[in-house]
Amino acid sequence: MADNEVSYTDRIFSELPEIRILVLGKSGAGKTSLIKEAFKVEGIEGTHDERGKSDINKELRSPENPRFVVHDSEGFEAGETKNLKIVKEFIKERNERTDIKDKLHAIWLCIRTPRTGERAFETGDEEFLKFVKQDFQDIPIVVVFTQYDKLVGQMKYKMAGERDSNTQDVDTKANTIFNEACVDKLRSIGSNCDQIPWEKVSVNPGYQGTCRSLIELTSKLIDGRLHENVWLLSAIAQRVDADLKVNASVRFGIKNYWRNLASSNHFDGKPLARWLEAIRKDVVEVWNFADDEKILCGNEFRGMVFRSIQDLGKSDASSSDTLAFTQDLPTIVAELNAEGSTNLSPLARPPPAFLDWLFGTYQVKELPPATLRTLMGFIVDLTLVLERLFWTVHNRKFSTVSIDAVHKAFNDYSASTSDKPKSKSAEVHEAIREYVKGLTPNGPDRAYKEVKRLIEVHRFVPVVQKEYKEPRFRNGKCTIQ
Ligand SMILES: Nc1nc2c(ncn2[C@@H]2O[C@H](COP(=O)(O)OP(=O)(O)OP(=O)(O)O)[C@@H](O)[C@H]2O)c(=O)[nH]1
Ligand SMILES: [Mg+2]
Repeated sequence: MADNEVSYTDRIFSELPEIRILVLGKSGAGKTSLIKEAFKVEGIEGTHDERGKSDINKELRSPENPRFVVHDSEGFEAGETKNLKIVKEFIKERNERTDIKDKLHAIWLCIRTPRTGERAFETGDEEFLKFVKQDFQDIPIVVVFTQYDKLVGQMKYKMAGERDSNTQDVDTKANTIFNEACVDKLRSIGSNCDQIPWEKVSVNPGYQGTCRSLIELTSKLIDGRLHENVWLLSAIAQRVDADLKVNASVRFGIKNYWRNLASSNHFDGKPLARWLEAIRKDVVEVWNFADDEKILCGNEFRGMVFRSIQDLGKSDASSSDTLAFTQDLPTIVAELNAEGSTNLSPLARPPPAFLDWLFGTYQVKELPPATLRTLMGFIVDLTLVLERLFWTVHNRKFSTVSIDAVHKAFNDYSASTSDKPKSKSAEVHEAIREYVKGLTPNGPDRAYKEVKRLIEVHRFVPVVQKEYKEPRFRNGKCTIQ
């Protein structure tokens, strides 16, 4: 296996570098705002300056997030048919493309949430939906009702004078009006349109969950319908849904690294450190942070992850309780620097014992417990640290990774406090030691299940909390205790 074949994401990106979405909607519907929020970018290159004028064929990208491309199209004004024809032609033409990267992977039809008395859909919208449902059932489409906060705001204003009305009443009332004006209307369009998925969104602070729901829904629609890599790209490109990132890392890791670990020649004859590097690169790609300074590719970050797992490489089980920070970070970073940031050949000069072991050639047939523990710990630690980093970085509107945020994420994961004497990483490592100790000869093949379980159990924001109204967020900021 050649060096450049190690990274799976590189291989996927060479065939499918980005997710391709068509975003339709009248001028002012909120298309650009929605794209910026979902992919966490500040600007989109090529967006038209003049309101309402857009060219559907133009590919819009942002250097801040290279994993998506958008086609922006004006929607359908009352009584007009010209744009409807253009959009239909465009969808047909894209669908005939043979290359997966050129096809449309999703369509968002943006409809501004009507205020009381307004109608949601134009005749053009209805015709368009019928057309897609009839002829292009495989293209995931979502009707996105934008600027939902404005309807809530209107209700708040109207109900301000009513005695005893509270936030919940306002939400309920807005929801009732929304259901009548939007959902019922959508269901009545006919010709299969009762099944069309929809989501109500707002990009305003306090409504972050709505954009996340849209992403989750879109990715669900993609999953199973289109090639698995399109689903992966949808998970990578978006920057609002941590669950999707975790699922993608786990699914991706299972597919490429964990399945048949014991029986395959996956890791045969390669230094373990090289595999850890490939895993690090792939997992970091899945999280797709805005990382202007390339911190997550740098030696300090690599050193931190290596340091985090070094206790697992020790054969002496009695050392499991002490998180082995025996080798300090500067030493590891210095060793990595000496080794060269891109070249992962064995170290030229005698390294400290742990790095020596990591860079020593690994024989898969034997799968020593220390190696399995290290592999498991590496992917769990990396995923859990990156999840913590996600909540710090992406909860802000547009933000890039900083070394302080990385330290914070690591610290939250691996430091113990007076009320939490055992850190998360200590708990995880202990579980890994227990797991590997109890292994039967075929055990390593199921190691991915334990990896998956550990990630789920030790998430910063567990999946079950998702439905809560962001309990850990105050004033729009995420707090890591
Ligand atoms: N309150 C509120 N305002 C929004 C929301 N989304 C967009 N807006 C505002 O609505 C206006 C139009 O938003 P854009 O994102 O530019 O709309 P667009 O669909 O891209 O419009 P065109 O580029 O002209 O086609 C801007 O002033 C936004 O700030 C939202 O969710 N809530
Ligand atoms: Mg726009």
